[in-house]
Amino acid sequence: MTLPWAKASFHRGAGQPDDFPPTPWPEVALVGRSNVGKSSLLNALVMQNNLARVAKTPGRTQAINFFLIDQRAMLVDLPGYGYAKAPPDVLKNWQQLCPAYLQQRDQLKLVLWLLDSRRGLMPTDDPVRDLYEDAAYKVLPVLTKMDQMKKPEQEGVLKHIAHQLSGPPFLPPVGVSADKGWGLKELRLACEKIIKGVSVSL
Ligand SMILES: Nc1nc2c(ncn2[C@@H]2O[C@H](COP(=O)(O)OP(=O)(O)OP(=O)(O)O)[C@@H](O)[C@H]2O)c(=O)[nH]1
Ligand SMILES: [Mg+2]
Repeated sequence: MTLPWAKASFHRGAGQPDDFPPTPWPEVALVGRSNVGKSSLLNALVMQNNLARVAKTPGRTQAINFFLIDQRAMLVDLPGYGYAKAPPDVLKNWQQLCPAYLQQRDQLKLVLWLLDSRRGLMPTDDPVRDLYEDAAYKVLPVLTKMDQMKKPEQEGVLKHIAHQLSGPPFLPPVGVSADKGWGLKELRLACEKIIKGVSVSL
């Protein structure tokens, strides 16, 4: 199945689990620390500059935003975690909203777990990794902002993450740059492979 990625449009935002839409399409979610580049990557994947809001200041995306691709699949932009200066109500919001999504959403087939290529896994990623335990979906580690790495370091960083995140539910990592367009084709293909032929029973 080839998805017409450019046909993505905003479907709805959910500030609480009751707002998750009861839709029949398989979902690919973008999960990662605040400022790691989730919204930028979503925009790059769908070839639209301003579909998901890219923030200058971290912690701006507070709701879970659902984007529908041609009535076939949903891309889901989650709020970032791990921003040290986030006010307590923002942290509470993440803790109420995101575990509910990652642990109860039957439509979820693939998580793109974004990690900054310059930083790799950080302690704030640990509780999120725990949420993937027993997941029925796959988790694809995505190293972001690869344009900020020197060429010779890029491969080493990918190898290191592949070693740290191996075995189910993890897939082999992909390196991307939303700014340069690197890795997008590979990522789209990986998404299409997972959601191909998936039907969601509600
Ligand atoms: N150099 C570089 N910068 C990037 C890239 N992708 C995103 N950025 C920058 O990183 C910052 C954060 O990007 P966002 O896409 O808003 O990150 P986010 O993960 O959605 O952030 P929150 O919604 O706050 O969690 C912005 O200043 C982007 O311009 C990239 O591929 N390369
Ligand atoms: Mg965002």
